[in-house]
Amino acid sequence: MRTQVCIIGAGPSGLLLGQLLHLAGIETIIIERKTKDYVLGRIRAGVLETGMCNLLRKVGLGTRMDAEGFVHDGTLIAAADRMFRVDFKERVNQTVMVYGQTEVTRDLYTARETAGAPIIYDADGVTLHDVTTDAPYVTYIKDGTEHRVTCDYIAGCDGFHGASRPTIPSSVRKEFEKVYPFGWLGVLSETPPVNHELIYANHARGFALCSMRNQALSRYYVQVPLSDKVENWTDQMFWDELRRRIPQDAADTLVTGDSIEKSIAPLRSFISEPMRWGRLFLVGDAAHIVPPTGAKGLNLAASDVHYLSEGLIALYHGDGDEGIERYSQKALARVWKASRFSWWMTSLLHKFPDQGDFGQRIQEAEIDYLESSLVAQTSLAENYVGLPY
Ligand code: RFL
Ligand code: PHB
Repeated sequence: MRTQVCIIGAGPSGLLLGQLLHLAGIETIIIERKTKDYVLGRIRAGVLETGMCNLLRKVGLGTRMDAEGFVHDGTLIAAADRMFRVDFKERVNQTVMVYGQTEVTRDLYTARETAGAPIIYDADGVTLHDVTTDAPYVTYIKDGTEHRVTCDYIAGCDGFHGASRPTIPSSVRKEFEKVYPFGWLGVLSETPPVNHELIYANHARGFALCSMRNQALSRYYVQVPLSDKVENWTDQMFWDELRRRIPQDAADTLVTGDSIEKSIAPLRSFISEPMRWGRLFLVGDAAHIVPPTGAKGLNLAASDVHYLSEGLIALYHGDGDEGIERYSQKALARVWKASRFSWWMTSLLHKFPDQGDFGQRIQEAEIDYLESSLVAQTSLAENYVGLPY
């Protein structure tokens, strides 16, 4: 098989890139290790920046998102016995959209199927070859047979555990990593959200977050030690712990129910440089991971896709290779800023085992400052709604 751009991974990065390229008349084949149902079964991001919403509208996928998503003008920060609001609209005249990654991905699958563009599922042993030559190719095994896709360029959209990043020799790659000493235990439940806006809570027992997917589907998280096992957390234990960590009014009105998904995610910051090697481009989680505090992961994947699609479209339309030459540099500049923000929000809101009395007081002072300073709130708002592409 031959195509112009071979995309590894049918997560949100790969699907969005495929759609932008398709609309520009560029052929793609997407190769995915899992099935569509498996990808749709992963409960992940919930908050979209304006830039990502605009990209979805650009590929014709704004209708359902604009009808079913919730526009949020601000968020609540709770600490000890108080709670305050950061008003995005007032501070930076922008908003975010609450529309789940599952729905974004579902819409992208529908668009690709409507376009009749290929996705190969259940592909094992995906291997990238000759990526520093002008004739790269990808091999994979399906139903016991090896297949080959030759192409002009490869987009590595295969997430943190994919095959693309390790293709870049370790002598070329520089990796930066910070592993946090806790995880997030997340629960999805068919209950009305406790509040119409998100509540980020700093509590002596650890961080908690109240989020949502729609009016009948809530998403909650509590910080847990990395040693905790999800099977030891009953639903009742989860609700009791969440109630302890959120403000009294919210705890009193929280509606609980059976969890329909429960999992523990470790928190890490990770960036691999460069994001381009020869004709291979890394996109999204394949190149970087942020802790979920601040909701940046999926949104960073979208800004990578924006830069890469612009570069490839310019190239195929005869407008030069500057865009792809500068891809890594442009994408990384935004990645580092979003990583800084996610690290800062994580540091502000979690209990660190080694934080000590000094760290505790500094955290309290920082929250106090945020509550009392519109300048500090403006900085949070500017980053939360997303820095410009
Ligand atoms: P994905 O979604 O991991 O998709 C990669 C795809 O590649 C496939 N794959 C392979 N295919 C072929 N060959 C191989 N060798 C392969 N290896 C892997 C995989 O099966 C998969 O289908 O990466 P992508 O597309 O870059 O998207 C990134 C986002 O999924 C991720 O950044 C976000 O989910 C992060 N995230 C959040 N981001 C936000 O912007 N806002 C949020 O509110 C938010 N909340 C979250 C999150 C992530 C979380 N977890 C569990 C990590 C909350 C959580 C709890
Ligand atoms: C979510 O709804 O899953 C979510 C929202 C905000 C975050 C992280 C996760 O910062």
